[in-house]
Amino acid sequence: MARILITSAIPYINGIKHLGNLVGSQLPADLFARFHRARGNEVMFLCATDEHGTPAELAAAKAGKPVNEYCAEMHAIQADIANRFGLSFDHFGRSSSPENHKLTQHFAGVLADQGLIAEVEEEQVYSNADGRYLPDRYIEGTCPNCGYDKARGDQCENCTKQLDPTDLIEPRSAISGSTDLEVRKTKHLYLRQSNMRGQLSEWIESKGDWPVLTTSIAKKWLNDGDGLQDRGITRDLDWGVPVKRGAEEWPGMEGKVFYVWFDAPIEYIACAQERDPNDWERWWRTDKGADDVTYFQFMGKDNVPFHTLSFPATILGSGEPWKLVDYIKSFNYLNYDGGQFSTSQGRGVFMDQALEILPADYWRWWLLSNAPETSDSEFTWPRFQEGVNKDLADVLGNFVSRVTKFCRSKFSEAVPAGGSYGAREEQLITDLTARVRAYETAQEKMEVRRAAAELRACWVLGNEYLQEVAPWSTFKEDPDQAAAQIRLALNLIRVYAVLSAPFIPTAAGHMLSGMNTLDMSWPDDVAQALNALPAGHEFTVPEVLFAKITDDQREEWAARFSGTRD
Ligand code: B3M
Ligand code: ZN
Repeated sequence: MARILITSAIPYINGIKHLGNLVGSQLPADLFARFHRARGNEVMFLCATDEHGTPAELAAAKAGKPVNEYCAEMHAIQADIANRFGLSFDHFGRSSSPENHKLTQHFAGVLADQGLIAEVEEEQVYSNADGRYLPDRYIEGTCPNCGYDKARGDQCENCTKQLDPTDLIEPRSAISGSTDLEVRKTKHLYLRQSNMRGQLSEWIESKGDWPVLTTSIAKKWLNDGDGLQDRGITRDLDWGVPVKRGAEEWPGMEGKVFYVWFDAPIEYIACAQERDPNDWERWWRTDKGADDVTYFQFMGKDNVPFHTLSFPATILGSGEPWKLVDYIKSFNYLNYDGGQFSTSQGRGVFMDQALEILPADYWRWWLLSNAPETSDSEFTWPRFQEGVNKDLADVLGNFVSRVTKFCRSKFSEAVPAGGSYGAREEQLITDLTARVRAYETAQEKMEVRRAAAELRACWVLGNEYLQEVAPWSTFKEDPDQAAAQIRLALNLIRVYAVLSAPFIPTAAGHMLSGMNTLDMSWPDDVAQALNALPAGHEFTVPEVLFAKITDDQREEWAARFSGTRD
């Protein structure tokens, strides 16, 4: 049994996430977690809300609420929606937790002890119109690297370059739009990650099996020189983790907080502490049992620099035996109908809205089978309709319904006895075995679209078999032979449920309860698995698994989601 630690990038607290966010980290991470649990491995799957920094402050101000109240409410909302989407986190934590405060201050303290923190007299942007310093996202301007004119003070979302607010060309206040800005001097802490270039580069070079998307972004910023420049890790904000050196005050740092990107990844560890203060070290401390853990991170491409450079700098720089990530799976962007999904502009379909119109499995299947892995991909309503109707309704749903209804009408609601498996059944077993092995490989390698394609191919094999042996015809001449064919097909339904559960857990549950079985054993041996439900085993015909999306629905939804939210 392997031990698998999985984290999804932790979503910002500032509102409900859209489907592009979902498919870029949480959903594929959930697929992977469910697959490994199904294989009998021990899994720890962690996620949380990212509650500090300017996004949280701005959103709370917009909602007219104190920021701590806003975060508590929004955490509960995000947790509920995640649950309804079937995201099977072992814990969904909060980066504002006391555990994360303490651990973040601890890391700052040990990094300082290691000589990796510098106190720097810094120039920072002050807005006269707003009467305050403007860190990070409070400032917008033109990216010095690519010229994108809506770059934020922390990062350009167009070219992924990490920025400091003073790097921006023609900066303006994101609060008031004012360009009446001046630069003032204030003291901040810097993480001297440039000292760690050798160590980080050696580590990244050793990861030959990482996706190209991950290593290309990491190497770009590592070798470009300034990607690894020392980073300010404190900010002049009220909301955040107060700057301390371990448990001690940090002279000169009163009233400042840590930068959100410093404390957010530390929450991966704190999250396990929040879950169980007595059972986290064996996941996170290599001196306390985590040396046999394999750790996988899932994230969108814009988060890669922070996970390949900044967070490893924190972990490695501490000199303490923390578990370091083994594999980083990153994603491109999902676009929406000719443009981008956008939280700030309310463009696209958001997780709560998606569940208002269809059950989670429809979305899970389409999003995962179209995951933006090797390039950006695009959600359009016709594509969504086609994917759902063809794969889920025509192929999988139809198979389950035909087989169970035919059995009920010609035999009974029990697996029929009689006949035996012959050459055509052997052929199916051989073909299905090959497909199941390919599916396992794709899942293990986190090749999401390929895993979906292999799963669909497994479903197709069942349909082809049914079409060819045509038990409804066989039945007329040889009812025993038809019984064997249907016995196999009913067993296929159980196998499909087990294989499909990581993608479509609710429908898989319906298939299993229809088959009246709790046997979720993985088809390691397909021939054996196709005999799991013996003759005489009772079942019930399940409700329609997937309703087709009609043209009217498609048009109605396309119109409803063509504008912006609210
Ligand atoms: N909250 C950005 C995002 O949601 C950020 C990820 C943090 S991962 C430690 O894309
Ligand atoms: Zn840029």
